[in-house]
Amino acid sequence: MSEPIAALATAPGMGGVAVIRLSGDTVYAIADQLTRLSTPPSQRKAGTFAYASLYDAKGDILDDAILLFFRAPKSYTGEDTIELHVHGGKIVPQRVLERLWELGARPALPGEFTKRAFLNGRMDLTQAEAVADIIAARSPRAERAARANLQGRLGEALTPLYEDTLAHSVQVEHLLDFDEGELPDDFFYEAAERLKNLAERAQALLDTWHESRLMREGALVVIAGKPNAGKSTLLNLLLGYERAIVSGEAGTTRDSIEETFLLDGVPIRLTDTAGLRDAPGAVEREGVARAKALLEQADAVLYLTTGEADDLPPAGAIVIYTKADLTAPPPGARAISAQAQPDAARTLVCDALRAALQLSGNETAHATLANERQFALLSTANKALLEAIAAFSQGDIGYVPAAQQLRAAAEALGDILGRTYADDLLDRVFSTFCVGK
Ligand SMILES: Nc1nc2c(ncn2[C@@H]2O[C@H](COP(=O)(O)OP(=O)(O)OP(=O)(O)O)[C@@H](O)[C@H]2O)c(=O)[nH]1
Ligand SMILES: [Mg+2]
Repeated sequence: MSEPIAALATAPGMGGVAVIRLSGDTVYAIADQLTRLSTPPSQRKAGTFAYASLYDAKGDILDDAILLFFRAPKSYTGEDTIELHVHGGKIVPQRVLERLWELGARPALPGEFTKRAFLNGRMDLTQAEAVADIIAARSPRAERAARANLQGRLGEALTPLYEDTLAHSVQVEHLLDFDEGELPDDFFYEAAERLKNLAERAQALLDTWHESRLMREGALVVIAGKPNAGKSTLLNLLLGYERAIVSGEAGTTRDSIEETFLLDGVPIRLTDTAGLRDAPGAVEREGVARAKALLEQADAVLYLTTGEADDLPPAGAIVIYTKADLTAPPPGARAISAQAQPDAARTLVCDALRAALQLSGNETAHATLANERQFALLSTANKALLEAIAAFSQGDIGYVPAAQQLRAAAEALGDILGRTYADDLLDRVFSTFCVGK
């Protein structure tokens, strides 16, 4: 039995149409009571729709709606589902939902429709997570990466890895019953070779996380340097509009200013800061303190300088000489003239950022890891595989620990796909969804 649940699937607020999703075992009985059609919903075929008035308990019309009929297992959740397209706004969807509660549905929890889709075998856990990722995507590229995973790219890469690991694990468990002398001489060597291939496949997927994480979370890039170095000028240039005040007066920027722009589909949280100096006033001093704090958190620092002798960039910063039209930069240094040659300046800074943030810029339709959960579990699996390899390379004393490690690897891989799920794992995954998904 799966109890009927309902929720608004569209964003709340003003809009022409609102979509309410209703899913569960008794949704057709509910819809029969909600409408007064000569052919009631329970007698309608899957894949059809009806235009119908919806009635409250007293028999007054709540709204005129379009009903879309889905039948188990061919629906998003895999259950009987009806979508109600009603008028948008604050009042109508709310009144229709309240009527549904009267008729026996209950409000869906965040992600509950997708959780049911997963439990009914409509998708694996990586696909379910991709649904939330499509909604949360902050750039078209992030959306494409999520869509590839919804189509099953990550599942397709992980499933054989999981199944191969499981097969090895089962095989090694069997061998524990053998006497040592009965195993072929090259058994351990061959087992280690086969596991190396699995570990390489795991590593290749782990390598996708760096860029994928930046794509989801964005990268914090801080522009720092002495007063008047041209920081705000560079911020405006990269954003493409005059966001920050630029002036020849030293100490113009006092608060930090953060704006986001996309670099190869990665949201760059570009932050302009107060020029670093022993500031004369309390407000500017606070600005300088904030700038220093931001340097600690940054994924990359663009340090702008005009090359004065006492101007020392922090370690690891991307050093850029500014105002190259006025003073000649040291040979080989990265240098820009933001005003005289804005396009060249933008190209140079973006290339430096790509290198520092290790953005490949390669758009792939391949599997990419999509969240910390997947990364942590795959790291665990990879580590266990490497330890199993090391154990095998010690010969027959290694096969008990190798068997343990293989079991751990298979379990972690199964967890990513939701093959060996626990209730709390599912609650954690689906509670991050929005209601109505
Ligand atoms: N000639 C020349 N002037 C520039 C260049 N870049 C910036 N400037 C000028 O340098 C001055 C300071 O620029 P800002 O961008 O305000 O400098 P800032 O680093 O933000 O300064 P503070 O906010 O005071 O820390 C302004 O008068 C800019 O017009 C450049 O490439 N060439
Ligand atoms: Mg400034």
